[in-house]
Amino acid sequence: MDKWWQNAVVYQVYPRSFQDSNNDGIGDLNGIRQRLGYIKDLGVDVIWLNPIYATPNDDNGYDISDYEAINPEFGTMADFDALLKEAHALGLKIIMDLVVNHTSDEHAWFIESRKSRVNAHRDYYIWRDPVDGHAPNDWEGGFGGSAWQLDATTGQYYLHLFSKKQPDLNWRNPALRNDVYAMMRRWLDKGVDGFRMDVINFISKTADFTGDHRPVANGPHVHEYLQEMHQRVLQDYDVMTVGETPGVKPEQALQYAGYTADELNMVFTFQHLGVDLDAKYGRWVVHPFSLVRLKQIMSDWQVALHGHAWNSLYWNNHDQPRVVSRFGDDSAKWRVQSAKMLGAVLHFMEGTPYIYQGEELGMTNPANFKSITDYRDIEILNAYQELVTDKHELTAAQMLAGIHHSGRDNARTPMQWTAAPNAGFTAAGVTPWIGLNANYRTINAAHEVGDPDSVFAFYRQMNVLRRQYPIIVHGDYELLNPEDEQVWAYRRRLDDQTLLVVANFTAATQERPVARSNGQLLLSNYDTDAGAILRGFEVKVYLL
Ligand code: ISL
Ligand code: CA
Repeated sequence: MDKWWQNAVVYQVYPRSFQDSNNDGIGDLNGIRQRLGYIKDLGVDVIWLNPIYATPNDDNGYDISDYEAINPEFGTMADFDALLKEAHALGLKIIMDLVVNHTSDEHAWFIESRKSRVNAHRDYYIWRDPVDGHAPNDWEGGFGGSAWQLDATTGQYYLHLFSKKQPDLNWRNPALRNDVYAMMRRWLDKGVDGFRMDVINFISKTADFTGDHRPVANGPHVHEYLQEMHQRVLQDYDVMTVGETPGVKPEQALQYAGYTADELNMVFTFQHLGVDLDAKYGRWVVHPFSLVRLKQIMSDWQVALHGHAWNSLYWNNHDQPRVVSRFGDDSAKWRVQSAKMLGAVLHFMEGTPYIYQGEELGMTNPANFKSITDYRDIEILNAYQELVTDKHELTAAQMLAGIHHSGRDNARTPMQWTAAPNAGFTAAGVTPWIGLNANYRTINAAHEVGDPDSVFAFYRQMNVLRRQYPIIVHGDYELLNPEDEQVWAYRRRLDDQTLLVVANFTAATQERPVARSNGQLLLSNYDTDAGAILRGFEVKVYLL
């Protein structure tokens, strides 16, 4: 039953911001090739690449105009082949982003589809007549405005759950499904090791487009389609799949990723990342989070899935702010300790951990981004336009505070390799596509890789321990003291072994009996063990 992806740690690379090899200010495939040694040194097993396909870049590559061509900003198919080969030679697997809920409006299928109501590709997308001269319903797109766009050529609306340059594919059409499966097989035959599937639980829409104005998740046929995809494609390959599934709860995860479901290997939950968001304004108005609530959500996933399905574990990705700035403390005093603490709390749970580039360095949200012109993300720019400029619901200062706390560009500043100008991401004097976090002079890989006390060294050590102790991979999970508002303690058990993790989520010293143990201290972010006394952001992992 033990699958390779259960023992794996995944490192997510956002190619645009990882390493520029030709000094045009944009990260690229040859840049990733140059850094494979660094990724290997961290001790991970798999690289997940955000989309590298041809795209007009309305949403940084999540608007794909050709699934089988490489974005020329990132290089060529020969560069990709070389990257895959070199990664494999180092024992690193590569999984691709699969974005098949929608394409770009510049994809050949959509260019055909919009030509006429009888075009052979018309039904590759979702077209509806106007209702009383308006859009068919009141659904909103993920980046603001209606989810429907009127297309003058044929007088019908097409559905787009994201930007209007991201029309939704019609999965009811078997011809579309066949084309997607064939495309997947060609990538797998090339040797890629699996897929991260973008908003895969959105692919099935209700027949009558009812529902509230939230995009419909977990539609009526989604499991049918995923089982078909498994049967027609995935079952023939020893690969891993992870579905991005906003809105999914543990019960639904059992359907998508149950061991006997024959759909996906695991899903990304969003529940734990909802704890600091506003009911009305989402990520643009931020609230202090409740540790009790965060613990409860993540513990529910641990317990519900154990023995039935597999968890994915993540704090960060290209859509999320930096975790040390969010649930830790990114001040000079506490950044290193809190980044390590957060890493350990996550990585000692049951599931496959995902590390987002720079997380292993304790990279932070950029405090030097002071103006809306510093940002590039369509979601940020559209929300600012709507809430500040058009509707005056938030002041510029309020909105910029929200963006700084949780906008997606917090994760997209260039990787901090060195203290040199442009942090080694690109040459000095080049203007990168998005600004650097000014703290790269002190927070960078060159400082951390050789330093045994660095966040990097701590992450590497966690990867070493995972290979040594099966309990980290397979033990069950039990939350201790659920009502404790400052300390997260949990226990893992496998056969006659117990693993105890105790973490102080505050800068203040806490005293807890649970933190005293005569077990073997496997890992800690302090030099000494103070027993029941937990210093600021202290974490301890014991084996009993
Ligand atoms: O970031 C979000 C909320 O502000 C999410 O709702 C996000 O839009 C959702 O998780 C879907 O994300 C994925 O699909 C999007 C793309 O923009 C994201 O980068 C991608 O991860 C559309 O393809
Ligand atoms: Ca480049």
